[in-house]
Amino acid sequence: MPRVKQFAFVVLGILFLAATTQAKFTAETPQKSGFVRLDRVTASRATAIGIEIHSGPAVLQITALRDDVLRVRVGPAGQLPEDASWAVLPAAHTSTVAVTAENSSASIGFKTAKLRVTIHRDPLELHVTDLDGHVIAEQLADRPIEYHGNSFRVYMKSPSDEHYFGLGDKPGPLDRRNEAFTDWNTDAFGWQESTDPIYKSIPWFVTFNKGIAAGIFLDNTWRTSFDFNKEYRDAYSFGAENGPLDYYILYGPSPKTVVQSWAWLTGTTPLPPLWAFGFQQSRYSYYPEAEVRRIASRMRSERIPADVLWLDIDYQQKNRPFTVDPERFPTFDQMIKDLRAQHLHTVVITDLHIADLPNMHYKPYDEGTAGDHFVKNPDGSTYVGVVWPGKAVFPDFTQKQSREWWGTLYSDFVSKGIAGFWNDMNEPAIFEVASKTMPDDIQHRIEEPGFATRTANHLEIHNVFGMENSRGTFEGLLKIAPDSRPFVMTRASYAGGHRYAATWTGDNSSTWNHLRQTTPQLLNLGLSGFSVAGADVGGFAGSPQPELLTRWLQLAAFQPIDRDHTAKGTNAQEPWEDGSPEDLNLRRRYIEERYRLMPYLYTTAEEMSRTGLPIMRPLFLEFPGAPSDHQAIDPTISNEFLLGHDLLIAHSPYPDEMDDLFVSLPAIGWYDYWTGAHIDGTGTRKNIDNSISAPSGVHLHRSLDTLPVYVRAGAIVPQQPLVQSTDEKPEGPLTLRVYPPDGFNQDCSGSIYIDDGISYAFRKGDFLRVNFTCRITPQGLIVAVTAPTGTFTPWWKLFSVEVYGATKPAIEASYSGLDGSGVSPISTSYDQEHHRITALVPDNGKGMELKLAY
Ligand code: NBV
Repeated sequence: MPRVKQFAFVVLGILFLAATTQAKFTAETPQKSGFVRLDRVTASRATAIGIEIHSGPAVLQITALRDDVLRVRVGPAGQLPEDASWAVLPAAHTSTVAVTAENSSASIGFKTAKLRVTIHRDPLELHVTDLDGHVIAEQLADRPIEYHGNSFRVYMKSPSDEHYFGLGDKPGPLDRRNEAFTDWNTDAFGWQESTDPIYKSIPWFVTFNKGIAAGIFLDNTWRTSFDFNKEYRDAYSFGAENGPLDYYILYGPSPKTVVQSWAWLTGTTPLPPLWAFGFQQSRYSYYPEAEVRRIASRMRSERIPADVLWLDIDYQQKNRPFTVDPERFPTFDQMIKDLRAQHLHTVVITDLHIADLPNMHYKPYDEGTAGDHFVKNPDGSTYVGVVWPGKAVFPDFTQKQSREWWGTLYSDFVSKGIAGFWNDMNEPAIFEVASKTMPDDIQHRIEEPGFATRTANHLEIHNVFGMENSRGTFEGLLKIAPDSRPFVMTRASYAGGHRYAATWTGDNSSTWNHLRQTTPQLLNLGLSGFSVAGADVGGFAGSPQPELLTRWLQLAAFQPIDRDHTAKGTNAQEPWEDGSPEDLNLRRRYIEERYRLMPYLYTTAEEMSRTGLPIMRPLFLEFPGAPSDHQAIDPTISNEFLLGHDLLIAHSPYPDEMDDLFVSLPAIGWYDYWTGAHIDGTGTRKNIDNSISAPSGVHLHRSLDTLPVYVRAGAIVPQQPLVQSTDEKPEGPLTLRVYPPDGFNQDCSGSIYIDDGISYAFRKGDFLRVNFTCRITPQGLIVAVTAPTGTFTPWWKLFSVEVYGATKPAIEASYSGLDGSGVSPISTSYDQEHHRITALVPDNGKGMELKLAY
């Protein structure tokens, strides 16, 4: 079909669909549908962008948003659900591609440039495959979609070698197989490995099977549930007790593509301020003011690099949000300034429960009441629930003007110099009621593009309430200071909530098991969009043994957010507390290592903000083990992860034991991060049945002082001299740690991204990006640095190029500027212990090439 004609066809199709969808849409909340079973096709109609199918009274629409992204919607009584979403970006929502209809006597369907959709007529069964025939999603025979009243469930076949990931912060192993989950945001103090639900609802999971990945997103904010091989050994299912059956299928085939498509659908995380990646110290709560000042000074005198202190609820007057207790904090404003002078940013908690204080000159209450901003009971009165301040009222965050009003509450704190804000308790948590949250029939008002302007009961809004709270905070901060990157930390959220806030895993415990739990939890959060995430370091409930705190600080140094936090009534948990001098040294050493790695961490964060690739990555994301490259790695490994593209952190699955450890390494070459020694990737492991399974790995004798960290052969990792905070300009050269490629990997590259760390000037080009490459030559190695892009001035004038895996000193070294400034010989040094050759090379800002013969 000629291009123009095809285009016209698509446009007509969209208009037709839009018209029919709109005409059909009447009810705000889904219609009561009794029992409806979509068991056979009774009518169908191909459209330019998909297909519309009828099964008795029900309608099922499948559209292609992209060649690799499908949307499936069902209306049990013939009307499609409201075409709206809190999660999906408008551009993705309206995206379409033309499809080619494919029909036979037994089936109907269509194909895109990447996927084939086939619907068996009788029984009605949806099959989605890629064009090679690999099954992406296939409805389970004999379990057609059924509605019982408003609830529905979709069953899909599950091959025995398929694995499932995502679903946000849910505890448990990395792989969701053999587990069932509910999404219902819950204040889950004291949660354990098997607790479900906890704080967040992200009804999105990644499927992975034979190296091929896809993702499914059930866009429904009501109570939803997911079952992976529990009800049926060979099936998974998802459903909801009410609300729309509106789901998306995102095809890879690579897991990275799936995660990037998730970002296309629901957005990326905006680049946080640089200081958010520094070490952060918190507790519930630091008070009075003298205690905050003591912690700040001690941090500096102990020379623990740090960027942030957190103030929990006790800084407020009687737990009233947006107040400060003048008795506990007599010179609060000065304290914020003084902390800033010590290069510490302050983050304060601002819970959403506004104290119910009529006629008390409490601004949030008075303004909120005057503006009609609080959620209501069914009879129209304001809903009052008990939380920290006692009786409290709750902003109606799904209403635009209420969110905007909420955002204005931050201006005083921003003007005092408070750097970041913490939205806790936003499930929302309510005390003194069995449900721990608002009653089901509380009325929320919705005012959001795509949605009918209407009221909705709490059952529909509950799971999205926390996300809209953090959205109000984020957007409010942007309005107050448009050129300052907001830092918001939220506890509850929904799919897409990563656009507004970072998160943490809530009230964990000071146990070894919880330390171990941080890795799978943060990995699944990253796969769900929440890449800027951390777990309370040292554990929230209880007090860690000294060794546990040491181990936790070691591991968290390599996780995206590194915040030490603990509950009221627990022992002090700052790095200098409760341990031997050796513990303190180790804790400091790992935090220092994080600061040395800051250029790498921040470069990874910037990549995340552009692409959606998580900062912390499960091994299968980088090594999907496509049969073609024989790098299969067990995708269910829960204890190892990659920080960015190049660093592999092999935390022990038994962190409390000192037994030898076998670390699985994807079968390429690696280097030991600490010693620089090259590790051959050729070793293979024999299974019991004598089959060989990559990956290889290393046997380790463990000791308290090393967390096993490896670097991918072919990586160039940028590092900076040690600083005490991200405010401090590093002094000295930019180190390029070069890990030459080996027989398994010919690529060799790395990059650095820097900017001012706080503003949006980078959007106008005020950043600096430099790419590095290396290649092996018969004589040795050539390391090349490209000319930078961007206008930001680097802090370094020299590169310290460190080449690892070297078994002898360099014979000869020279460098040349890429601007043709001639070849100059250069001296090198050799460090046998670290298998390293070092050359100091001037950076003239125009790129250079370093030649080493060794
Ligand atoms: O604000 C106090 C705590 C906070 O420290 C913690 O991080 C949150 O998850 N908050 C919960 C309220 C109650 C804790 C028992």
